[in-house]
Amino acid sequence: MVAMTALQFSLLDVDTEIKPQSLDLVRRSRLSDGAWIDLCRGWMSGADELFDRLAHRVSWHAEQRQMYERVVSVPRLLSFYDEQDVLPDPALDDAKRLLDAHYAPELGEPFRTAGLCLYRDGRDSVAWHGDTIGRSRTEDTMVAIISLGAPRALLLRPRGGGRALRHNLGHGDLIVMGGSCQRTWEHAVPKTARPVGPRISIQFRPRGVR
Ligand SMILES: O=C(O)CCC(=O)C(=O)O
Repeated sequence: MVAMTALQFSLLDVDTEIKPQSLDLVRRSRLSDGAWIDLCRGWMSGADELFDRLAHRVSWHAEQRQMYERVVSVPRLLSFYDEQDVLPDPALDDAKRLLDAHYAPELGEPFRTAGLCLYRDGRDSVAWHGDTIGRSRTEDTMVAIISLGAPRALLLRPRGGGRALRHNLGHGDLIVMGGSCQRTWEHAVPKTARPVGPRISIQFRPRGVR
């Protein structure tokens, strides 16, 4: 359990049932080279309660990674649910079911794994990268991300160079990166000097995509 006080993000959200909404209102933006993103603002209702449950139920852990000759701390806490693992809240099963129903005809397969990140404050971040470990190095795929808690910027830029796009992901928002996005674009959640509260990101990925 993470030592963190429960935060109230939205006064309107206090008694709302935790439930992903319909994906009928999802909006697609086409990027270059066959990449696209879908956005659905406020997709997860009851986001306050879901944030609180995940913050306290998930066994968050810190990781270290080798960077050239140094071992560095990963600047966020993590937890990974492989395809046979029980997800930490039934709302995530509901979310996966809806995502599968909406995207499987286009994706050709279901989402299988859930990676969770906890950004404790503005010092936590993820550097520029594409999810290119596995099949996504060579094939089109999708990564669906639900954002809970403090709004943070998700930046996207073409690998070949070009202007970065900025999406401020808010409490309960859904973004899906699809097509060639993991191969031809990179994404990042940069550090911020602004005083921001914690954020949880839930990423659903198909089998063999990391
Ligand atoms: O925090 C996010 O929404 C993005 C996370 C991410 O890019 C990753 O874990 O690979």
